[in-house]
Formats: sequence, structure tokens, C-alpha cells
Amino acid sequence: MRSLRWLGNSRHSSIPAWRGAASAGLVLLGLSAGCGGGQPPAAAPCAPGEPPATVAAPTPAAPTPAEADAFIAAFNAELTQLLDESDRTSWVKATYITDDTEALEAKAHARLMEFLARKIKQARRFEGLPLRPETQRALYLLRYSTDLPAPHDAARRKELAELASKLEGLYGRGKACSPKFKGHGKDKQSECLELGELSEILAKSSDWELELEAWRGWHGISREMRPMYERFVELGNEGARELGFADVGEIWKGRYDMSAAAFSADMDRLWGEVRPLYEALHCYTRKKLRARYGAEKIPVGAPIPAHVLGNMWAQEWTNLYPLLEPYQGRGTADLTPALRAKKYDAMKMVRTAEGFFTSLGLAPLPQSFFERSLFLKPRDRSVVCHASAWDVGLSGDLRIKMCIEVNQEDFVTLHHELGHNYYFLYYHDQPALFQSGANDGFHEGVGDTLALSVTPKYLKAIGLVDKPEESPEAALNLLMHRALEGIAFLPFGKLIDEWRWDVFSGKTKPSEYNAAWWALREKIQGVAPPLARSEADFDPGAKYHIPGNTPYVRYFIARILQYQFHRALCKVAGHTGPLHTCSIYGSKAAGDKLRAMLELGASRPWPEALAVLGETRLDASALKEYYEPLMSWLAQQNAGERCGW
Ligand code: X8Z
Ligand code: ZN
Repeated sequence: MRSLRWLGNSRHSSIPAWRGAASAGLVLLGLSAGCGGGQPPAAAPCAPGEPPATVAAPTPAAPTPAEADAFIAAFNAELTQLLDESDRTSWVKATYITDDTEALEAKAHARLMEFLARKIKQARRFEGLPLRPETQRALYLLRYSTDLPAPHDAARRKELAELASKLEGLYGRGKACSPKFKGHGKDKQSECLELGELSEILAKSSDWELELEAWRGWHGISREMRPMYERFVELGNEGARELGFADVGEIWKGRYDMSAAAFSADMDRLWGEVRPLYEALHCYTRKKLRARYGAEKIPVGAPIPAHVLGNMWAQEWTNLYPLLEPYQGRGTADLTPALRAKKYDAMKMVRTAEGFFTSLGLAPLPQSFFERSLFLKPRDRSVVCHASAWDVGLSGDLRIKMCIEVNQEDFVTLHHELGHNYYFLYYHDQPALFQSGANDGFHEGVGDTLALSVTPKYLKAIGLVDKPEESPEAALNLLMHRALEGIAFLPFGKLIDEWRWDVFSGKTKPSEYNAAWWALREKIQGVAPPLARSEADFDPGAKYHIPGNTPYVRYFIARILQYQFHRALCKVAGHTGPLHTCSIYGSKAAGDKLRAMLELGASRPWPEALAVLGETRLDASALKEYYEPLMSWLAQQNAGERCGW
């Protein structure tokens, strides 16, 4: 995960978009002789250890393709070294949050940020040269490799790195207190709860007021982030402009083998394809919630209050499954009781998820994975519980960090995290710049694909359920459970970065942060704040990826792509019949195909990686095929209901 933060992805066009910025201009500015090229212009101070740009240097020889090759080779070597330091400090910080570990992490990040910005500027001297395709691609990936571009000014760079570390730390340490929480936490006396405990209230309770208090509490933790985030945006944009981008969002959107504008148009196209499915699910869910809470609280034709969907961000609604189950008690769509009945613990869940990958003929995880990962929430210190997968220093030192609870949600998340680890494992032989997903949606989609293969047959094969029901009713229940995860998520997956793109571009001003957030949530997700909000609040900060500065549209891509992966691998595995009944468990042929795609890393534009599986373009056709039976059922249920908001 951490490595992914620094390494970007690919683009389709073999002619990079930044070509056309006059390469002769670099020489005219004298930048290639100084500390890195690009901006700021000559008078700016250099990074430590570099000659100042103002020193009169002999006119440099014109760059050559061979020099570009050597530049990339040296970059890859130095990056690996810097990542080793930065990943280790990040690991220690994320598993033991203190002022000291935050400071150490910020220092290492500042160094890495300086390095990346300097190299991105230097690399511009190779623009326009007739380069080897691998070098051309590496330069493209390098240009888009940073999620947080560093300002050249050392003091401001340090400030930005410290802000990044503190923001994530604030989230990790977050707690909410209220007399109403007494008896609801792990410590029954405590009135102060952490995110996991507050989430448990939203998952289990149908007491409107208690849920509201949990929601209010957690959304209070991010208020103090607001001024920090505002400055964070300012400094990140300063770094982006120095690299020749309009703002940070342009870097984030530019890494998909197409122009930033084409990319956001493509995301809109995909949303248009899946929107009817979301609206049908929203409509049915709202009807059931109205029956639970009454029409005054859940009005007809209006957005749903955000605190009653079973999840802190209303991003996945699986906790509402008991309310929404189409055929009461049929099948085993909810695995939590089975996991508990069969006495699964964190390690058994990890081993079971690993077992899925090895059943495909993929390698077992290294012993060090089991020794170095964090599987359980420590009792005595603050950690960043939000799950992540790591390849520390791109060295094959694979780990996950996750506060595993024995429930279905975490079982699915484990497959998700191991998907990252197997990507790390199989692209490990690529040069550092290619050690990344074909695009970041691919990285997020691997484990999620396997989770679709958790069918009744699979459950029987691993002995988690002894006699799973295989009937159309049980299948429909399973589809409902999956939809509450995968379809409910889609608008949320899209809107987070819509908000951030507008924040980075300045379209959304700091004085409108919260209002713009809720406008998007209402418009796209059909969800409303359950309490009056103001610009004293900073609700985006209550979602990890905002203080964690992790781009989010990758999950939107993944939640569409995973069905394409599933359809392609099921075909290879020889599956016949409806797509939702397929499990690739045990198929070596599917494993070989998957491995072939993973091994490519980011070495080729993503459509080529998709073509390895036999798919031609990113679209929602597989997702629609998968959910077809549920959609027909929902259409009947929603007859006569006023859908939409
Ligand atoms: O952040 C994650 C993973 C780590 S990459 C646990 N996910 C998103 C989220 O939790 O918001 C997976 C699904 C979406
Ligand atoms: Zn992930």
C-alpha cells in the first residue's frame, strides 16, 4: 500500500501528454545544469548537496537516449533505497502512533518527496527523444508517480510532510465520547469509543438516537483537520505547479493512459452504466428503512439519512442485510455466524484467504509475512487500523496491517489485502517503476475478484459450511448481500475524488469544503446528513482516505473491473451457467491467467493487461450480467414505489 502511494500508473497513449512542453526551453532556462530542471527558475535554492542553479555551467551536451536509459536505471535503484527507509518509518508510525514516530515518518517522506520532484523535473530533458519504449513508459510513470508533489522550498516541503503524517495520525487516534456510549464499547465502563466500536453500533443497532450519536461522535474527530487540510492542499498544489501541472488532481487523473479530461469523462460513462442498478437498490432499501423508522424519518422521494445504512460512511450496506434479505433464512449469504461457529480466529481467516490463492497454483506467502504483519489491534497503543498491504522497500517483505475481527466484512477485506500482496509478489521482478498495478484499479480489484468466488460450493469445499443451500432463493439472497457491498459502494467510490479534484483545482473553496461534500453525496449517492452541518465541520476528514491522502476513484474502477476479471477467469476455468454461480477456486488455468496479468505490473498500458484476460475495454457488462437475477427481482419489489431523490 505504502509503495503505491508514491508510484503511479500508466497511460495508453505512447505519446506522453507532457510532450510539447518545449524541451529546448529547459536548456534556455539553464535548468538542466542546476538542481533538477523545471521550476522554480534559476534563483531558487537547491536541495542539499546539489550545486545551485545560478552557477554558470558549461552548456550541457544534448541529452541522448542512452542517457535516458541510464537515468531510469539509476532512478530505480535510488528509489528502492529511499522506499526502504520511508516504508519502514511508515510501518512503525502506522503500528505505533506517537509524536516521535510521526516526526520520523515525516522526515523520511520529505526526503522521498524531494527526490521524486527533483527527478521528475530532471526527466523533462529527455522529452522528444527517440527513446526505447520501456524508457518512454518509465518516464511517463515517473511523471505521474507522486500523490503528493513536494514544493521545492525545503521549509514548505517539511511542513507538507508533517501535515500528511499528522492528518493520518489524527484519524488513527480518533475517539468519540458521550454518556450514551456507556456499555457499548469493549470496556463497558468507558464513555469514549474508537472507530471500530462506533461502527459496531451502526452495524448492529436500529436505535435512531444511538446511531445518530455514534455518527455525530466520529464526525467530530475531523473538525480540527480542516485548517491543516486547507494548508495541505495549498502546499501540494504548489509542488504540482512546480512540476508543470495545474494542480494535484491533474496528476491523479493523468495516470490512466489517457488525458485527464478523457479519464473523467470515462468515469462518468461508467457511472451512467451502473447508475440504474444503484437507484433500484437505493429505492428498495429506502422502502425497507421507512418501514423500520417511519415515513417522517425516511421520507418518500428524499435522500436517505447517512447514519442508518449500517456503515459510518454509508459506503457499504451489508449490515442491513437482515432487513433486506429477499428470502428469510435461506442460504448462507452472511458468513459471520459460520465463521464464529467454526471457531475461526484472525490467523485462520488469513490462512483461509491465502488458501484460495494457492488453490489457483499461486505461491504460498513467505514466512516473514506471518511474522511481520499486524493482524490484531494492540490493546496498549494507537495504530492506523484501516487495512493496508505492504511490500516494504519493494524488497519482497510482504505484510498486511489490519485489526482483524471475526466477521464476514473482514474476511472479504482479507482477500482484498492479499490480492495486493500477490500483485507485489508477481511483479517483483519488474524494475521499480513498473512495480505497480496496470492501473491502481487493477491493484484494488484482484482480491475482490476472488471474493466473488465464495459460492456455496466453495464454502462446502473448505468446510466452512457443511451443507450450504443451493437454490434460486439462496442465490438471490447471496446476490443481495453482494450488491449491498458492491453496488451500494459505486457512487461513493466515484464521489470522493470528484470532491477532491474540485478542491485541488480551486473550484471548491475552503469556505465551501463541507457544503460541497454534502452536495455531492446528496446528488450522486442519494444520502443526506442526519444533522445540521456547517463549515465548522470537516466531514470528508472522517473518511480515512482524505487524511490518508489516498486517491479513491481506484475503488470505483475496481468494483466494476472485478466482474470483468471474474467473467474472464470463469471462462478460463471452464465454468458454464450463470456468472454468479461460478467459483474459480482450485482452477490452475485461471491462476495461470491471473498470474500472467499480475506479472506485467505497470510495464504496459492497462488495456494490454486487460487483454491478457481476453477483455477488451472497461465496462459494466460483466457486472450487469452478474446481478441480472437480482435486478429483475428488485424491479418487481419497487413497482409502485417512487424511486430517486
Ligand atoms: O481502503 C480500502 C482497503 C485498503 S486499500 C481496505 N478499501 C476502501 C475503503 O475501505 O474505503 C477497500 C474498499 C474501499
Ligand atoms: Zn486495497
